[in-house]
Amino acid sequence: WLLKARWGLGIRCTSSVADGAQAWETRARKEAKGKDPYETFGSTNQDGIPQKPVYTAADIADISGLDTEYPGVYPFTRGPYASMYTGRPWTIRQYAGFSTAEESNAFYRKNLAAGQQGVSVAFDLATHRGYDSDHPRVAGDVGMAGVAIDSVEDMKVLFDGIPLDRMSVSMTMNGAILPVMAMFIVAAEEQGVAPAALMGTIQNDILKEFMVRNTYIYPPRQSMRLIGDIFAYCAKHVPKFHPISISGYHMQARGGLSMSSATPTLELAYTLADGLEYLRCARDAGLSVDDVAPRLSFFFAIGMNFFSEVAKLRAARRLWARLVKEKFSPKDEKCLALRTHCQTSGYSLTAQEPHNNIIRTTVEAMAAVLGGTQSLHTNSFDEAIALPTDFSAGLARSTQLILAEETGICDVADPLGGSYYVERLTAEMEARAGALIDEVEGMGGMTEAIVAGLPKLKIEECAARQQAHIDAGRQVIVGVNKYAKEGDQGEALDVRKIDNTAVLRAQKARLEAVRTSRDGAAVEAALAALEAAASTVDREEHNLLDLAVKAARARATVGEISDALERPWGRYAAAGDMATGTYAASLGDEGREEAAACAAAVARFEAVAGRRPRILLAKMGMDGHDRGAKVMATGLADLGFDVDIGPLFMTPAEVARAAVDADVHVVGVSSQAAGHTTLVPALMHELREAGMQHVLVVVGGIIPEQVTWDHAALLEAGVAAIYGPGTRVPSAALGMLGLLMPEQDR
Ligand code: 2CP
Repeated sequence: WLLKARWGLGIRCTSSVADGAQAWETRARKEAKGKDPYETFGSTNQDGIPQKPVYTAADIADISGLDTEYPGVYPFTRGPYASMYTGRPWTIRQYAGFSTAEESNAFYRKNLAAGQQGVSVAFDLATHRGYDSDHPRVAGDVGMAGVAIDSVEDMKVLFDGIPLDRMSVSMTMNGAILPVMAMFIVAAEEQGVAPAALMGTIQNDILKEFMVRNTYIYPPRQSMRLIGDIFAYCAKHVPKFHPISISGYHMQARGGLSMSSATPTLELAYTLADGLEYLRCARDAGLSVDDVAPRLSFFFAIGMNFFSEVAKLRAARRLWARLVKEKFSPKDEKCLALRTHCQTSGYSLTAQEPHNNIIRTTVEAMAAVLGGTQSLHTNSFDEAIALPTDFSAGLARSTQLILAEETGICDVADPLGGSYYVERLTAEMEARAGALIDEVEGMGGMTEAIVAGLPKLKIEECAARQQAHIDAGRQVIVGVNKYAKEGDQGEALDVRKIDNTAVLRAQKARLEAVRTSRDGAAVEAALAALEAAASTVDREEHNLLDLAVKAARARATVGEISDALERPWGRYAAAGDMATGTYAASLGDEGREEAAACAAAVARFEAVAGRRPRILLAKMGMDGHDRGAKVMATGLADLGFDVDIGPLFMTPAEVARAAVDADVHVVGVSSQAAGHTTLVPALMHELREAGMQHVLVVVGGIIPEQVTWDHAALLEAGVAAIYGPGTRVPSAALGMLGLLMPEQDR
């Protein structure tokens, strides 16, 4: 009897299901003061999915197969492993890297000693884009947003004292995948570790670079060939390594901090559509699905919409299992089990009241583990301001240790399985993402969809819509658009500062040493073989990674290996398309008044200046995070500005020239990768040289405010205004118009 009572067995229901529903409705109607309770208390989530105020067994009755779903069993909704965290908790894998290989290596070793379980390398943007540190285009980027790597010598220092046969290493590299993967293999070899023993993951997901992250080098089709060669080489020589991390993260979380982004469903759909394309790419490289699918891995962002994020991971596993089974018929069931890394969302971090970010990150981390992630990075609370310090990185790591070891979350596999709401949401997201995937597949797959420009535009549209919701206050961000402290200058934070010129000096010295000590003829021969192979169709005989390993062994540099492919393939430049209309249409009643005030101010400006205010939005250096700039462009255009968007990766001189050509009133620089202290003063100089000193220069993005050096340096250089994370588009528009117009005309 006791057991029966404990498990709720044999306890008679006092009322039928229908009675319960009726009783709920009567009560809820009363609370809704007589109105329809579903309308009064219902809502619509970020994905446009209607949310009922309550879910019951009736809401999951039509979902087939729920009763037979178990963790570790097809379709893996409940997790890729049967025992999940009861057998082994997720891997605590914090993404880090800055300055030189020496400094990053010391940081990794310290964190591993303190409980971190896997290494995850962030490379600087010069390396990402395949440039050596001494290339004139990258002066502002070296060592700033990641570690600078130019040759095997740097790579060996990076992993010094880290046993590569026992420690799994993740490397976030896409554009310059070939030299970096080759140098990793050679560094391990010179550490005495054979390729077959290497464990870890390389991001290598070029498709999403064309959609959002922009650290591509070559055009889409050639880039896919490169990926096929890497799959083939790894399947043969580095079998324990994951040759790709198919990433949705940047679709959702790279809008810029506390800016807008793709919704969880869009992120889910395009990530899986990328995955299907990579399986086809492997097939084109002569591999079977069973050769590659078990080593595919995924990477998702986890934002603040708690239940959507849990449901997204569950839906991702079910959808992937079904799609791969249906389209590729693998023999090995391992091919169907999606395994993923997650990172808490950079987009949810705020520069205002930054300690609130600790709470946000904890909530997101809980969603990731309740969704069943295999590996997790938790953001540091100061990342909206600068690179994490030792202190903030320690807190981020402890967040995971506490969740894993103090909360009991690891005691049961998929503890939210069977929740009426979570199961319904999982099914809804699966269906909506499935339809978006069908649309891409109907275009011939993701490469073709990208060439046609569809996914980038859809994500940007989504971002503009969300920005309008934030600006209108419909999507709440505590301390930013609600409960903001008047006149708050923010807490004084101790932030990490990188001395770009010192890193540059050190890298140039090591490059010089490498170039003078190597066998020049051997390097030339290895690079020539690589260049010739890029143009050949015989991929089995001329695997590009195999040839890059030979070049790396001979001490060819990142820049030289990249150039060898750039010569036949060219460097890709994205079209500067912009979604217009979405921002204004999404402002709603809440934002209409402010939009009208902007329109009136634009009209006053036009009456005085004879034309509308014209702004050039520019990204300089290797910082490809363009969504913030794109959202600002869309918003400003919808508010009446004439907007020009410069191509990515401009030099200060190119921006000044474009400002002259378009005869703009304002140059808006967007900086998300810390290059501004070098690049903005250089731009001011170029504008003066071009006789354009009257042009207003404003800077937006991640500009540390609490510390005097960045803000003061920019203002001293002549910058008129700085718009940090969380800036509302109408505030920036009115601010610029105020600065442009004499007081009496405002
Ligand atoms: C796991 N194992 C288990 C269980 N769980 N065995 C028995 N019972 C269990 N319950 C085994 C697995 O089979 C595996 O062994 C081993 O333990 C490790 O588990 P895993 O699930 O493979 O975890 P992992 O090694 O940590 O790998 C996780 C991923 C991997 C997701 C597959 O790709 C990864 O670590 N990705 C990280 C990507 C990353 O750090 N990205 C950084 C992005 P076997 O291997 O023998 O099977 S940086 C982001 C920034 C923002 C950017 O991109 O710009």
